[in-house]
Amino acid sequence: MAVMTKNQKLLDWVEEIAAMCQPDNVVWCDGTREEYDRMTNALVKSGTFIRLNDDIRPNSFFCRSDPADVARVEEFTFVCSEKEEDAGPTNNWADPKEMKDKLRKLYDGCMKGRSMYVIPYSMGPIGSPIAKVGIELTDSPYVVVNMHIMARVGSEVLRVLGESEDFVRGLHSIGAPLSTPKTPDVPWPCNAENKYITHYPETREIWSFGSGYGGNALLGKKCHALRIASVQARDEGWMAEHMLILKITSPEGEVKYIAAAFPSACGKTNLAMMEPSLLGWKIETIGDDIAWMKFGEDGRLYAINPEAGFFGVAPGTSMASNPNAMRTLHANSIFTNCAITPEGDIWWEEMSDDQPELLFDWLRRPLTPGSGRTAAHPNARFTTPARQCPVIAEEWEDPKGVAIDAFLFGGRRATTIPLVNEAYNWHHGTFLGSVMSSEKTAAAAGKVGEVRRDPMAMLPFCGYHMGDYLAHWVKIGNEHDDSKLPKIYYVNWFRKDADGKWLWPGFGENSRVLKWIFERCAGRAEAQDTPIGRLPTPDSIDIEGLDLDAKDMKELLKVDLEEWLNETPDMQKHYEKFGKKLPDELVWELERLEERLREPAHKV
Ligand code: TSX
Ligand code: MN
Repeated sequence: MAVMTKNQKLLDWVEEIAAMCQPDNVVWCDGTREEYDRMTNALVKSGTFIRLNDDIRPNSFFCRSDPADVARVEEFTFVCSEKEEDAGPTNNWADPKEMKDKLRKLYDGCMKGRSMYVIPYSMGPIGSPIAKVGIELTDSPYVVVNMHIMARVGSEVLRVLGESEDFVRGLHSIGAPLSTPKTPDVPWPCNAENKYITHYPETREIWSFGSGYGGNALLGKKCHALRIASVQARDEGWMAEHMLILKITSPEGEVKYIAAAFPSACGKTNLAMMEPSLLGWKIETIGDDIAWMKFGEDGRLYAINPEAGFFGVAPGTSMASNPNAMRTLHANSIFTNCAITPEGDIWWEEMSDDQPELLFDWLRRPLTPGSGRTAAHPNARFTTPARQCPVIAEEWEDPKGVAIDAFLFGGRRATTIPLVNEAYNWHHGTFLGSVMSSEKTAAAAGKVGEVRRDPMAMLPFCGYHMGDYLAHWVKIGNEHDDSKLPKIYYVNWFRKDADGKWLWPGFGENSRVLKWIFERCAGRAEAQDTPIGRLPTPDSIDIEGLDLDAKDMKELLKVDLEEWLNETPDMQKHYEKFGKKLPDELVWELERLEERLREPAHKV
């Protein structure tokens, strides 16, 4: 494709990177269907992709990564701010100059025998005042076709960028040069020994080396839309959050928008596309992972989904857990590290009740039921266009965004945390988000059942000091009218009884909790003050038609002061990590919580 820009800063940068990486040629991506088809065909020819059966899964592809390149690599992810203090204690830091000197040695000639693709992309609807432009340079055609689905890619982005310098510069290489273009390649080239995912917040740059997988390589997502954007958001007074966005409509046609942050393994994508069990209520999707939010003239917070697709965890996704995700990925999708059937369809754990008689697993081995091995890697992914989601909201690409009525925080907790809890105000809600906790599941590293705290689910994704991040939340509360800010809720779908049985049915039944939140926002539902926040009165949550006895409901909404007092030392310890940068307001919130727990009659 011919060069389609006169942006000299961009042209100079592309030339500079090409001189360092020495690709055989430079390809400017135009984002067209023709380009997508050409590149997916080439990926099939080279053995990276297998075309799935067109009668079952039209225009879709199956792909297996190198077993040494299957997930984000947090230990090799760096925030290279000028000052170490700005990265904070929860990010790896390296001096930007030293890191770039080290990486230049790795990038030197790293694209030999390959093409370097220039991907102009927009995070957010092109031209939206909340959207931002990025340019990713990559030697991975897998990245190009995934970016086609996950972002708005192509010539239109260059046109909107014009001669502006305001774009994020992303450099990505799989770090696997070929001595000649004829050298045989492997299906998933990468550099397992040298992986670096590095961010330069002051200069809005990303340098990623060695990995071709997900968030390491599709730079628009975690690297740009969260780590770099969180810094811009702090500087400019807006918010870049790890949140789904959903639209909820009552039987009367009243609409509210909710944004929600959960750590991994809580079913964030499932909630974003949920089929409500409550008759007459409608839930539609705006986004499943990231929200960019700016204040409007009216003082309200407007959110866009910066992405154009879903890059979802495949195992566990089924017609039972997330029918709308299953309907979204019926075609035009890419499947990475799941299993393939002899008929040329994909499969993963829990997709169907019975495992197919014969599969070829993510490690390329034949697999039959009962072998004791899993078919898909636990971090297997689908890449699928958001516009194919049958419940995508009509306004999901509205450039002005949607006005958020409520924020949800949540985690996976078997005890202590009630089904739903409303914060007293913005600062109290910020406190609840800052101590967000979840128990480890078998899928993640660490002891199963161990409680981990991950403020706003941003710990791995904040591009600056987490203490400063929490101070940004507090500052928003100081500068904006509480009545116009989203109301804040803390939810827990995962409480268990003494026998280890789930107390709450979850999934579509969560619409009952969302209905209570909706009615609270509308000023209608009842709540009662407790030391931890405002909880539903015993019969203010609609449980009609649900097989749930009063005893279980009581247990779900129980606030055990003793249990909570046992938690506060861990919250204290968690806060100590952030040092002096932790805002006083949150220290006071924790102190006041302890006071209220010790003396429940204490005034809020
Ligand atoms: O996604 C989940 N959600 C949110 C859905 C909108 N999951 C799956 C978590 C792993 C990604 C849930 N799991 C939820 C939930 O609300 N709740 C649970 C726990 C649970 C699991 C099974 C049952 C009930 C609760 N019931 C039966 O198996 C019959
Ligand atoms: Mn995420």
